[in-house]
Amino acid sequence: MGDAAAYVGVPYTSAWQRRSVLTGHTDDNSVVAHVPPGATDYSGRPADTAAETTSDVIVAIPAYNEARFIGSVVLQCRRYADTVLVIDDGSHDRTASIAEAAGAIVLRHEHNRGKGEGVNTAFAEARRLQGRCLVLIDGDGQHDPSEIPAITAPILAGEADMTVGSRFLDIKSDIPAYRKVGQHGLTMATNLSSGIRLTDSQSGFRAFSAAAIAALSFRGSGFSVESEMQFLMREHTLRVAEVPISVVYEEPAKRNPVAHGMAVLNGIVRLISQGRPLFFFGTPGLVFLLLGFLLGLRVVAIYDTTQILAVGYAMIVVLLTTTGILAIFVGIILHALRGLLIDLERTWRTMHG
Ligand SMILES: Nc1nc2c(ncn2[C@@H]2O[C@H](COP(=O)(O)OP(=O)(O)O)[C@@H](O)[C@H]2O)c(=O)[nH]1
Ligand SMILES: [Mg+2]
Repeated sequence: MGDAAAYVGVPYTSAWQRRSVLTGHTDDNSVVAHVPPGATDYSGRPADTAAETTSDVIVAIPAYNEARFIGSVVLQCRRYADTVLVIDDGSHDRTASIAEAAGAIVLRHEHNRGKGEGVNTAFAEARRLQGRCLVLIDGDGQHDPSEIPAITAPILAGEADMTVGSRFLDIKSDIPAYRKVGQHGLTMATNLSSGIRLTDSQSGFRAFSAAAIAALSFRGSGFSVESEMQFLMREHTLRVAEVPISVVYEEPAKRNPVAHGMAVLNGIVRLISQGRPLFFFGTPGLVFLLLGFLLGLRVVAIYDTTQILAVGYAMIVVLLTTTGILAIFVGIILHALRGLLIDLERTWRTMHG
């Protein structure tokens, strides 16, 4: 993985600024964040001579009731990619017809299935079209499609498998304070639990390499598919880079941000218990065991000086050590089971394409 650290982004051009942070796994499984000095312009063109489409790049826009914005988002995206997909997730407005009129290929879910399923449909279509790079961008106009070349550059240069457009790097956008608190909270939780460190875990503006397109599918239901991506990158040992993006917050939030945040946290907890069971059960298990051991020492010391067994303490020692050992075993068993399931899935995939 050392060679991946060679990735260099463009610090500044007149029209925009670009910096990339490469995160990925080193051999010892720690995560590197690398911000090299110097500059290479991957796109090979200045920002505002747009209008250079790439047939390798597929742009996919998950959309649910975005009739107000989808037309202009599609039109802008078409300047940077030949294929623009809109995944209309059972919208009740004219999202699909407007997207089609603007020149997008519209894939429609009969009923609303959630963003995760929308992204799954985008990945399935990208696999079918054998795209070299898949861009995800929100359909509500919060992202700037002119930043697509920046976000695809590390992918097309073969230096990352997922780029994340971060709202919290060099470009400072006007984000409402309470949203920022929530976003940073979710990022902290996702970073800690996934083992991959990003500055923005919830960004919907991303790009993926062919390897990622082939490897990823999302369980998704009801929580942040963005957090899930971060877990999957580690699971599949794919490389992640961050690219600064701008973001616009002009509309009031469509969902209740608190309820949404809670749903994401809930999903993260589920992901840890399923994705990293040894960590999830083993760590508290070890803590319990250690506490039991320390308290046990105290019981021995009391007995030493008074010749009396501190029965209350002793019972707590038994409780702590039993719970600790149990938790560690549960972690080990689930870890082994998970390995087995991953092997099975791989075998199944190679057999069924
Ligand atoms: N497929 C699908 N897309 C959705 C759904 N809800 C939101 N989206 C899309 O996901 C993107 C981000 O959603 P948004 O509500 O703006 O999230 P926020 O910007 O993080 O508050 C937009 O393009 C939405 O149209 C959904 O239920 N299904
Ligand atoms: Mg939005």
